[in-house]
Amino acid sequence: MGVDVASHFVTYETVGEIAHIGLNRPEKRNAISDRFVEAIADAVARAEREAKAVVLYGHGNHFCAGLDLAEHVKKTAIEGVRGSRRWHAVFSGIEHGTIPWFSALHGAVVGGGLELAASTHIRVADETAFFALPEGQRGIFVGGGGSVRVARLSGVARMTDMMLTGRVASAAEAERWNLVQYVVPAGEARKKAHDLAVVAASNAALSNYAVINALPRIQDMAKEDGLFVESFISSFTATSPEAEERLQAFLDKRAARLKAPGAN
Ligand code: 1HE
Repeated sequence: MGVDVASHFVTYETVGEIAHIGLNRPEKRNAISDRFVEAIADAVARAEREAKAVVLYGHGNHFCAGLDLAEHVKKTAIEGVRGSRRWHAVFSGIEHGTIPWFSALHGAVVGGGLELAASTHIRVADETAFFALPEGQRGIFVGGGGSVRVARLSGVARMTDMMLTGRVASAAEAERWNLVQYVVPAGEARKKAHDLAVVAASNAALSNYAVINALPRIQDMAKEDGLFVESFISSFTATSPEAEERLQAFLDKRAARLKAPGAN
């Protein structure tokens, strides 16, 4: 465990090569205010400088209750737009940075909390996690990138259902809907996310960068454009010195072999 640094809103710890970033406003269920967004932005910038992967989790009984509604209620329309665009910029810094992010989810993952989780690359939920988009009930709309990222994960029909009916999804449902990739017993999401982050951190950094930046962009391209771009990224990564060494290690039988699940 490295040096612990706690801001009012975010904790930052270094565990080996992995940064553990904790949302730290449990008395308000980690609801995200303007200052909280800036604390997340600082943590994103620090992790980019120092870490090979990130685990994002929430202190207290919930991951995140979304937008700070008490702060939002006093805003003008243009202030609301500026706030939303700031969330977009900070969350894009997570999604399109250079290192993979793993979110560890428990309790409420709602509204802007789900939008934040959707900007990470892998979501691990424990069995206590529940997912909702109650914006319709609050008279507002998603503003933290949810209409793009959540809709891409679950499909528009699921997201429309969540927003129109206020449907609350369990962790098991969220896995079926592709909102999360792993479901683990209560209290184990952070450890599982850390273990996955350690594995990803051992990949070539250039491959990780290509995975997190190229895959979502290629999804948005026409098929032929995607195949064209893929060839260049493939060739660029394969001719890097690190790839050369890793390929040679496999051929020299110095690299671990893949094993079927459950095999010793
Ligand atoms: C908050 C917020 C918040 C809690 N903004 N203060 N998000 C929501 O609509 C979710 C609203 N929150 C809830 O439904 C519940 O609080 C929870 C299910 C998350 C947790 O319930 P519980 O019983 O553990 O806590 P609580 O008693 O409801 O809340 C504890 C305190 O946190 C209380 O304040 P207190 O001063 O009375 O102690 C709550 O008011 C406060 N709190 N959630 C402000 N969200 C970029 S666009 C994104 C749009 C959205 O995110 S919309 C969804 C907003």
